[in-house]
This record gives sequence, structure tokens and C-alpha cells, in this order.
Amino acid sequence: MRKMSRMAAFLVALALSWNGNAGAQDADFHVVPLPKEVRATQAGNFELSEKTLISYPQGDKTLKRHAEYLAQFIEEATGLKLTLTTVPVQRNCIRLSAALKKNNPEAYRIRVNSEIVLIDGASAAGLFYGIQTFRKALPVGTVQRVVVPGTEVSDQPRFSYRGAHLDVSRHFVSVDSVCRFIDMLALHNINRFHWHLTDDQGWRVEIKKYPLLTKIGSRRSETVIGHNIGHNTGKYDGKPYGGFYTQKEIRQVVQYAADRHITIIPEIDMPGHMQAALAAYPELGCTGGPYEVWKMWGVSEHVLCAGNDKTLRFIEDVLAEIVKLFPSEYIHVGGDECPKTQWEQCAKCQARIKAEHLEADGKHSAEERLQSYVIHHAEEFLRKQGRRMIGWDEILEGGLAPGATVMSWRGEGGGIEAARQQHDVIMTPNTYMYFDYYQSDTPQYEPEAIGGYVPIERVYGYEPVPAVLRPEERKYIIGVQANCWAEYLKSYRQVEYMELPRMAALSEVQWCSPEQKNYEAFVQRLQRLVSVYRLKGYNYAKVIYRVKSGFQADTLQHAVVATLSTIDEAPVYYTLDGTAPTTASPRYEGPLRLTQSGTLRAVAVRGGEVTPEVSETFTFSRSTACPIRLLSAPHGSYTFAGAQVLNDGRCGRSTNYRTGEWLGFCGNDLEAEIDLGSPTRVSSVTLHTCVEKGDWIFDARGLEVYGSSDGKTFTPLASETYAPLTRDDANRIYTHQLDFAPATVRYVRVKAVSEKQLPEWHSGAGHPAFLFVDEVQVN
Ligand code: TNX
Repeated sequence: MRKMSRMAAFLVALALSWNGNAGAQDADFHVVPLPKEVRATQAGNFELSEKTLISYPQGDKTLKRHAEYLAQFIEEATGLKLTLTTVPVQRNCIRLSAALKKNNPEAYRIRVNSEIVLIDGASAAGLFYGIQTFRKALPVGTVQRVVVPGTEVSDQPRFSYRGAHLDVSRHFVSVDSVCRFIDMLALHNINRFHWHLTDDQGWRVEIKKYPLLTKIGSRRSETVIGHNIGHNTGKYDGKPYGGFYTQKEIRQVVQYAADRHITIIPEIDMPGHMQAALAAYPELGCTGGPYEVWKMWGVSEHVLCAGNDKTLRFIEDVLAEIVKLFPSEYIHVGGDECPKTQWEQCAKCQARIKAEHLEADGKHSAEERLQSYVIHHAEEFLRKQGRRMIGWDEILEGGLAPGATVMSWRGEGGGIEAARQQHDVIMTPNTYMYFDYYQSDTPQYEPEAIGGYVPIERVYGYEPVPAVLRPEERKYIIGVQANCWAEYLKSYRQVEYMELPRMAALSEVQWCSPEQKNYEAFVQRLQRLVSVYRLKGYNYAKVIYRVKSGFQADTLQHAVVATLSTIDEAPVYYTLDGTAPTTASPRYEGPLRLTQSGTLRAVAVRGGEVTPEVSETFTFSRSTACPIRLLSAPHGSYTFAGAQVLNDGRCGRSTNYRTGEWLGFCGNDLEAEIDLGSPTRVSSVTLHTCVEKGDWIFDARGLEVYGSSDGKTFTPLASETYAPLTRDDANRIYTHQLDFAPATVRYVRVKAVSEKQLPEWHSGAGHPAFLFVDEVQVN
């Protein structure tokens, strides 16, 4: 060992950490989320062993519980069984207290010297986070002792609202699993659990006054198979599905969370997303039913009848029981995605609009104001009970209820508007914070998910306070939350998979100040947290361990330069001949210059474990890696690396249009010009589009090709038009190849005509469609 080179020692350390056998490692306070200050001191190292005592103040029940947590965490991680004491021991002791003088109750301090470890919180909550940090600092693996280096940690969170949401309506989660979820939140210093308890597909909370809500509303007869949004498979599984929590169970879970300093915010989603309740009480709907608990996903048109007084009583009655069950200051009343089609036809709703003078104004329709009327009613009821209301950003439509807090999910726009109106805001934009979206750009390796693309880097990079807000408006952004919708999460194990390790990134967004954040350093720190995931048997996604590939066109040499990397410098092996890479394949040493068609396949290897491979297929055409420029602008959200995406040799591989492989246009056409470098004989152009009808992404309506020898005067070479998509055309990648009489040109212009008007049968009828294009190949 003494003669080992530094590099070799580093690799051994890595292999050890990968295997979870960290016998020789010290504690390290650079945990996730990173504490505000971690300062090494000269006060000597502390040796943690079975002789170490954990002391807490005599007679303090709460701190005793915290001491027990700490003992349990230490035993889990290291195997060391520590004893508790109320004697204020001076040596070989971890002493807990909650007497730190700090304004922020969640602040804590840890001081380590050779004699003692002091963990002091500004409250029991602060102490709890100190304990979490101490626990995460420990190496995982059975040991005789752990060296805790002399350190001073001083920490407090950036945001007071640090949330995680879980939908238990679409798929039910048992009480045990909910508690496991809560433990996972505690590990990440999250202090709000937003429990989405009701939706079209199932009502999950017992309400004594309305027993049918659970008797009928918690069970659906069967569930749609696969994706039904935008394109219904029409297939159902034939299996009844259900589940709900009794009030007794709810109380137990609320207490379990409270013990871990987590407040549960229940959501009763209204007036839309109520079809399960309508199945139980059809008289609360505009048509009177009959309704069934919904068997598919999406946004149901069957919503509460806002003109019926019974509906308002129902809302009050349900909220009255909810308030009794949940001590949370905040109660969530949803308010999202409430179609107004039935209200427009409903005599009672129209009468209410008249009676309450909810006429359309320049900004809102009468029906939007009716929705606002219902939400105001709920807000007023909650306010009288001493509670505050949260709603999704749709509650801005029709005017915000006084005192309402807005959860901004459709991007940040709603949050910005609410902050400007001096309302509190919780940021949960779906483009960064939806953990039901895919976390890798290779969905073929992933369990089926709803779609989307939110990789961990993107979560980590999120800044919750929009720069466009004025300084005095920024304080209204009280926190940030990730949401986990469960349409495709059939088991709790899959919930864990979607949450981890993205929740680690979320925790730094919530806890750390922006100056502290650094993605590369985070990924290094994450490795010890992952050892806790393994210890707990959490089903975390391993995407971050795969080989990461990067590509750059070298337009001078018409080559594509590929780089391969991993987060921990694990050895990478690759092939270019189509065979599967193994440790016998060439080892990656530096950038690869690719000049011909083929497939680059690569794996990383750690402690004998091989990652799923990353593979990239290159198709070289005459235009690959040639200078290219766009004559029309892509949509701001889908510009990615710009024009070069179109001729980097790689075709978009899936209809996941957010990976950066596709360029998206809306309202205009794709127009690109390629310089082939010298006069070249060409006779065909191929181009690919990605179609995802439910997301308003349609195929091209035409393709036009022009050639030029000087880059100034272009003559048409060929063109073609395509029929509009029909309702039955599949979501997939479409390939359009246009052949023409050979011509010798240096410059080629390609125009792909977008769909300017979504057809009648589509929910966005009349609006322009998106056109997503990749890889323009000239041959
Ligand atoms: C939108 S976010 C919804 C949910 C879906 C989710 C799927 C929100 C307030 N409503 O009903 O489950 O998208 O990502």
C-alpha cells in the first residue's frame, strides 16, 4: 500500500466507495445538501466507537427521540451500537441540544474536537438537520471506529418551504410505503410533504360525512394500458384497482411526519379532477351522471357543478374534516385543469354567473370567474378556520383569492405574476421539477414514464427566484417543490426510482444558496449519499453512472469529435465496429475523431460492475459536419445547440423531443443552408421529424430543396407536399426522403414546411403546430 501511486490509491478508494465497503474512511461533512459552512479546525479528531455515548438533556422527550434517531442512523451506517445517557458527559460523547441562538429555527451547528461532538439546533428541527448531516457524513460499512475530523459546521436553509409532492390517486401507496417516503424526505432535509389525495382516478381519504367517497370513489373498475393522452390505446387491463386511508391511518402518518419535522399539506383537488367524487355523488355534477371512477389519464370534463349549492356545502364539509386531520397551516385545494365545457351548458352554473355578476371581462371568461368564485369560497372557509389556501397557478385565472399561495407548475409565469400581486409562491415548474418525467434521454432503458425529460443536471441547475422579479418581489418566493405524478408509477418502488437521485439535486436547490452550488462537486458529494440509498435498499436510478457522451462537429475536416466521460473517472471501454463493448475493448483515452458511418458503443466499469451501454449511431452523408446556418429561428425553448444539431451525424432517436437532438419550430418553417465546401453532385435530401400529437407536435406538410454554386442565387431542385396528419397516425419518427435529378452544387437550402393549423379533431384546433426536425442528410 505504501508504494502505491496516488492515482492507484485514488482508484482503490473509488472502488471501495462503489462497493459500499468504506472500512478505512473518515467522516466527511461535505454532504448533500451542502452545509453553508464546513470549516476544518485544529481541535483534533474524534473517534466514534461503541464506547461513545449520545447525551441529551434530562426530561426532554423530543430530544430523547432525536437521540434515538441518531443512534439508529449510526448503527445502520456503521454497525456501531451507541448508548444514550442524560448525564452531560465531557469525553467520548455526542452531545445533543436545542439551545443555539439563531433567528432561523432550522439552523444548527456541529463542533467536533478530540473529546466531544456537539450538535446544537436553534430548535428541535435545527437539531434534526444537524443529526441528518452527521449521519450523512459517516462512511457506510461495518467498522470498529470512525474518525470524525475536527470540524465546525454552521448551517441553515435558504428556503423555509422545501417540498415534495406525491400523487396517490392515480396509483395508491400503502401507509408503510408513505412512511418510507417520509424517511426519504427527511434524509434530504425536506420539510413539506404535499399529499395529492384525490383525483379523477380515485378518492383516497376517508370522509365520515360522505362515506361513498371511499366506498365507491376509491375503486376503479380497470385501468388503461399504456399511454392514452393524445392517443388512446383503447386497451384496458380488466383489473379492479383501489385503496384509501382511514382517518386513523391519516393521523398516524401525520404524526410520523411531524416527528421528522415534516408538515403534510393535503390536497383536495377541486373543482376539476373530481370525477371519482362524482361517481360517488353524481348529484354534484352538472349532468347528474352516471359517472364512473375514471379508468384513463388526462383531464376529465366531468367537474363539480359550480351552480349547485350542494357543491359548496360538500366543499365545506370535506374541508372541515381535512382541517381536523391535518394541523398544517396550508391546505391545498388544487384548482388546476378544470375544463369549462359543462359549465357553459349548465343552467345552474349559468344562473350562478348571473346572480353573482360574474360577467366576462377583457381578461377572463364568465366561466373562469365562476371557477374563481368556487376557489374564493374554499379560501374563505379555510381562512375562517385559521388556515391558508394553496392552489395551482390556474387559480390566477379569474382573479386570485385574498391570501392565496400559488404553486406555479406551468413554468414560472404564474409564480411571477402572483409574486407581483404580492402573493406567496411555491415554484414547481414542470420543466425542472416534474419527477414523473424521464430522467435519461434513453427511454428504452427506463421503466415506462409519462414522457418529458428532466435529467438531474437540469433539476440541479434550477434557480427558483426569477431574475425578472424586482428585489422587493423576491421575498414572495417562499420555496420550491418537486412533484411526482403517478399515472405510470404502478408500484412504490417505481416512485423511488423517479425520485432518486433527483431528490438530492432538489435538496440543494432548496437548501443551498446559489453561490454554493456546483454540479461537478455535487456529483462527487452525491456518491456518499448513494451509499445510504443502497443501505436503505432504495430503488434509485443509476443514470448518473453511465458514460456521458459529447459531440462536436469539426466543420473544417468534416469530422465529428466524440468525448466520453463519467462522473468518477471510472474506466470507459468502447467499440466502433458494432460489437458490444467489454473490458477487452479499447479503453477510452481521449477524444475520438469520427469520419464515417458507424456506431459508438461505450460502457463504464466499476468494481467489476458494468453500466448499461451508451450507444450513438452515426450516419455520414455529404452534408455531415459541414458548416450549416439557420435562416429561420427555432422556438426559444427548443433551440438547444442550434443549427449544428441538424447535421452532426446523429439522428434523433426517440420522440423525446427535449433531449437536444431535435430542433423545434412553431409558427414558421425550418429553413437551413448547408455549405458542402466544394461543388458536389447531389441527388437526394432526407429529413426526419418527430411527432407527438398530444403535445401539439406534428409532421411537416412539405419539403423544398434549393441548390446554388455561389451561395447567392438558389434554384429549386425538388419539392414535395405531405397530407395533414390524421387522428390515427401514430406518434413516432417520420422519415422524408426526396430524390431528384442529380445536380452539382456547393450550397443546399432545405425548407421543411410546418403545420400552421392544428386540425379540427385536435384539442388545439386552429393553433399552429410545432415541427421538430433532426438530421438533414444531403446525398
Ligand atoms: C398535470 S400539475 C397535472 C396532473 C398530471 C400531471 C402529469 C397539475 C396541477 N396537473 O394532473 O398528473 O400534469 O405530469
